[in-house]
Amino acid sequence: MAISTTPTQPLLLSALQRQPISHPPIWLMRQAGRYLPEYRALRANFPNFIEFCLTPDAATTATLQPLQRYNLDAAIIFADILTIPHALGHPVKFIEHQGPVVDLFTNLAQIDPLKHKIADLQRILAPVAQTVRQTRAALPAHQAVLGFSGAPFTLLCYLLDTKPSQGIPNLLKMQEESPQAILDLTDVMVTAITTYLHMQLAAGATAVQIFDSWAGLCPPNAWQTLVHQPLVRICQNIAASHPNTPVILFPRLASQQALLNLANDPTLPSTVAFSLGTEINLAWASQTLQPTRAIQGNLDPILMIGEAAPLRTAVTQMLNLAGPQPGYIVNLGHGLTPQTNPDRVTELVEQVHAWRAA
Ligand code: 1CP
Repeated sequence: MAISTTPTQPLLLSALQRQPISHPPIWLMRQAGRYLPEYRALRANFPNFIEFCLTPDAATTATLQPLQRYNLDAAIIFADILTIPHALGHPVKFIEHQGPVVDLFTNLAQIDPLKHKIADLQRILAPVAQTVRQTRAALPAHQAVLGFSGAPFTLLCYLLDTKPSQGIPNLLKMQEESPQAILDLTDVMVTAITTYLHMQLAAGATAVQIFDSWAGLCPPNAWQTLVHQPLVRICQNIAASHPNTPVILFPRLASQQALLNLANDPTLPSTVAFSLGTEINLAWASQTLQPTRAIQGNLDPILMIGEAAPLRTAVTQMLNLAGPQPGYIVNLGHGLTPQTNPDRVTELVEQVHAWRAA
């Protein structure tokens, strides 16, 4: 297969544009984080996690740490999806052994003030754009810099319910009792996310990923209005100002049919790619989605904890399935866990870079 004609363009960008390339690029969700001792040392300086995310020098260091160890094809900016609720006036506290907790949205009177917080968001999250600039300046042109945001539905999960992993009773109750309020909140999120992603792209991000980590919790009868349409609107907003910039959507735990409907929606810009959770069958995705959309994923992060051999076998299988066709990016089906063995990451990156289509 031909090598990309523009050698300085990041390999990740070529893959997202579904150009033929010699081997798929690789980056890993949560490639920065607690499995790295150098991350834990840096983190120890910041009792306040959000302050860490909003300190450009520290956030740039955390962003670059995995790239200093591994030959990854992209850096993902060190920040968090919860920076948006924080910037809109719902501060995030980090509770030891529990993780981040958002100051919850509890009554409808809190909607109107949110609509007037976009200028605050631009000011409070300006350090994230600075991290993008510093990261771009620190890396060679062949490595991509990814910006990111949470998706509207996932951000509402965190704004209304403390631990979405334990269920979203408050969101579901409000959706029953005041569906218009949920739509209004979703609109605020679409505007906030568009603004935030534009800031990151203006600062030099190669592409952006939108994490809809809890999309699978959306009731089927609300899927169109709370997940599908808001994601399409954000992608259209980005395509209007950055027509050639890829956007990667990660609607985790969405049904296969819902994913297919979104990928086949003619109003979704052609620059949109899909990151696949571990629940998706890669053979299906490669046959069904990859002919028209780049796909990314979906190695089980559990394999990064165990022995080398099962990882190697699973990666060979993934590469042989999706690697021969343009538009494939190696990644996990969810983030690296703190228990990850850093040696497994070394082996994974080497294996991907050594692979060639038969
Ligand atoms: O040091 C620590 O203890 C903090 C651990 C940590 C890290 C390293 C958190 C807390 N966030 C992050 C960084 C982060 N989060 C990044 C950038 C770095 C990278 O990927 O290398 C990104 C892209 C995220 C995205 C994120 N944050 C998501 C979406 C991805 C996913 O995992 O589904 C979500 C859901 C969050 C919220 C969040 N932040 C942190 C935790 C523990 C959680 C989950 C909270 C919960 O549901 O209880």
